[in-house]
Amino acid sequence: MPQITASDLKERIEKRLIIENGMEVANATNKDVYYALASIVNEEIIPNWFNTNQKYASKRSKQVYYLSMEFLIGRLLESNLLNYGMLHAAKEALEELGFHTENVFAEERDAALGNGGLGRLAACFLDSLASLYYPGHGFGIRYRYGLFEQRIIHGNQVELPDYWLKNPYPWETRNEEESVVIQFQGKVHMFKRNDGSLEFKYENTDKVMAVPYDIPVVGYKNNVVNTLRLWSAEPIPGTENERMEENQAFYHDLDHQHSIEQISGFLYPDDSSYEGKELRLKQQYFLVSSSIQNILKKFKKSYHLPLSKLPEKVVIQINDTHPSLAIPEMMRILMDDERMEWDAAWKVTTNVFAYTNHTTLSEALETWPEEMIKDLLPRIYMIIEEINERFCQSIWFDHEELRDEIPELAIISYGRVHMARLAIVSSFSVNGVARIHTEILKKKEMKDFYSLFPNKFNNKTNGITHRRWLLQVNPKLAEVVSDVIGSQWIKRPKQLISLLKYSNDKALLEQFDQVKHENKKLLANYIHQQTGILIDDQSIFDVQIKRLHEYKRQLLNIFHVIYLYNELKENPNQDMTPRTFIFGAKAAPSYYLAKEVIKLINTVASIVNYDTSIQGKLKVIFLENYNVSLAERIIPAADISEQISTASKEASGTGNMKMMMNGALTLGTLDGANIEIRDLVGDDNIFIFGLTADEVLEYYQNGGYNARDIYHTDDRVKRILDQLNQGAFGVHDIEFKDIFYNILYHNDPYFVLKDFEPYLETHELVERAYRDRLTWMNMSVTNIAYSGKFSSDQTIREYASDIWKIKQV
Ligand code: 26W
Repeated sequence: MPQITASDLKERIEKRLIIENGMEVANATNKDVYYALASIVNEEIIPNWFNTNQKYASKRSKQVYYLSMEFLIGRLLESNLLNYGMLHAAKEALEELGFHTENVFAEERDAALGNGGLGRLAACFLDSLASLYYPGHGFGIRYRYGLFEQRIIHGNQVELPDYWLKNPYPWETRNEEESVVIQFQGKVHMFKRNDGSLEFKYENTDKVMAVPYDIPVVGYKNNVVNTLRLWSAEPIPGTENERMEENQAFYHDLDHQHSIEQISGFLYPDDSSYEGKELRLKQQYFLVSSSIQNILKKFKKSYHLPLSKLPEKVVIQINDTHPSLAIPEMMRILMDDERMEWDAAWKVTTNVFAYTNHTTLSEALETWPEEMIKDLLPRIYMIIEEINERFCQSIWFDHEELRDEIPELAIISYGRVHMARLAIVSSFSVNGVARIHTEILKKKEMKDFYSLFPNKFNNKTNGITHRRWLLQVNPKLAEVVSDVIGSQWIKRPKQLISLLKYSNDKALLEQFDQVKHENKKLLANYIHQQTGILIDDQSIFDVQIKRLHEYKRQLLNIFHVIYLYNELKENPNQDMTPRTFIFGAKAAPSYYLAKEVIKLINTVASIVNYDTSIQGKLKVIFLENYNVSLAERIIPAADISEQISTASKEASGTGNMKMMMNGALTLGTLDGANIEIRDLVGDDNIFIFGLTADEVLEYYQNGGYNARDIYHTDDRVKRILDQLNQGAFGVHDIEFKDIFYNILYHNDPYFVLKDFEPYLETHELVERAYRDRLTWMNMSVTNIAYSGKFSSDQTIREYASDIWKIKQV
């Protein structure tokens, strides 16, 4: 990796501006400089990209392909500079040219091609694969519109389209020559060939071209550049024009062209709730058919091995069930195009696919109407039917004890196709994303499948890339850490553990405290600039940032805020460390209750923030349009990380890891990866409260919880709920009645009231602990020290050795 100095870069930027824009630096805008710098980075990266591909080909190494409907990558300029080892030089060059680095980076639109945890995980995994020298690539969709932009208008969420490609995206390369054709609908005809084998011919299909756009994935200072390949849907060239000349059906063709482009038109904004829309099914098949065709073409071209050897050179990880049609698609190509027998094709397929489950919420499990698949993908439907038939037979004959369960196990059942069942039956590995989540899959949600295939099930606790989530977003903290323990932790994040030796060093703790305070000041400035609200940078920054969902219980958080406000109104002089509650959350556009909670948070904020009688002890900030870039601002400044899901519901969580790594203390339930955080840092360095997963599951199974009892016995709870019911926070007095009804008439399905008291008590512990700065900073540093365990490098090493069996190149 060549050393590039700031003065080199400065010169190159100046030269670029002249050649490309015909302008001098003095006249350049932030955007001009952004594009100039991005193209310089590309110039550096592209030879490495080429070399990496050459190397993989010449070594004939086994490759992993990560198939995902979502890649939530955010911005790339800063992370590419960082990974390429040019960030310092670039910052210096920009400042010398008279630009603010931050403003130049901000010219890049977030690539928001994902909803939340699942999509961001995919992005972190790509970073780790490249940084650890693994031959691993992503396949996804190049949505023309990413996740909607959120505006808050009169407290309500309003969604605007995210046309992120309005300006040219400098990181993508269109590779038209590698396009493939995807076929939908039509009729399937079966013929017998002379040798007795079956041939399938399609008639009247709708054909779509999938064009790949490649994005380089830059490894950390290692010359590796892997590929994220995103497919875009286009009409097949020529066909539209020919038809237009033939029949003059101009409008029909425009319409048809539009419907084709819609396939990669937008990202579905649902997170954890399944909606059976045909367009979504089309997107899924579009992704998997193009990716599988591409993988097989490349295998044939570069390995010169029979397809029976595919599992030795290729492994495909499917990110939740969304890409699970890849399984029948692989079977289709192996049998129909490559003329393999069923058994041989099945052997190959089941040794290539591995499936990750990200949720046990029943409303998130994908099942498609049989008729929809039959109509849209007739040949795929036949193959799923056959997989199902053979699977059911195997239970009937080999597992008599499960005969009665067949309707609950069958892939096709009561008119629906169950994608998780298809994925489990057809993969060699099924993994959960945190220890407790995998245990729940094995013992409850997928119990019978576990008894059928015990060896397939395994855990891979999630992780986050410490390069973006510490080194990049919190350079001051990274610097202090490196000053104390040296910089080996950057390559070996587990070495952060050496910080423990210093966790009682007073001078050092003060340094960490100072870094946190500087980060808080930066965030306070940003908040002031965005909202006009002044917050106290000495207050406790209590942060909950994640998608809005009932199970994540933002409602519990805001109930606590209302409680504090009520207390302060009664006793304004009460001695209390000032607190700032910071929220960021998007709700799925059709999720009514989630939107009501957003409205409630904003309404409470508008009352609390302007009430001078409480002497500025309480502020509530809802930052609109929460996304990766906003997370990067908030996380370094967090004191408290709210991870308060109803136990058993949050598969893992990854924001918990990001905030821990930045020195925030977790206030959370025993759910997802919070449990693993607690096991590492110990009870003294985390604030745990509330029902356990076992208790929650027990209530669901046997009843015994009555929300009304709490309403009638706990005055604090009654007061808050009555305030909601009586319109204390609403412009109209019916405002928020639905939240009230949901809790009292649907018996508080997420145990908000049940966990309310322990939550308050734990908050009191937090407030007291915060007063003792040194003890607090000792806890904070302890959290940072253990956070290396949650680097996605660790996670990827485990996937590579246990599931993928791939080697570093
Ligand atoms: C079909 C609708 C739909 C869309 C997205 C259903 C389910 C999803 C995802 C599985 C939701 C998701 O992002 N799950 C999150 O995955 C993270 C990464 O593993 C975990 O850390 C979170 O706990 C989990 O909620």
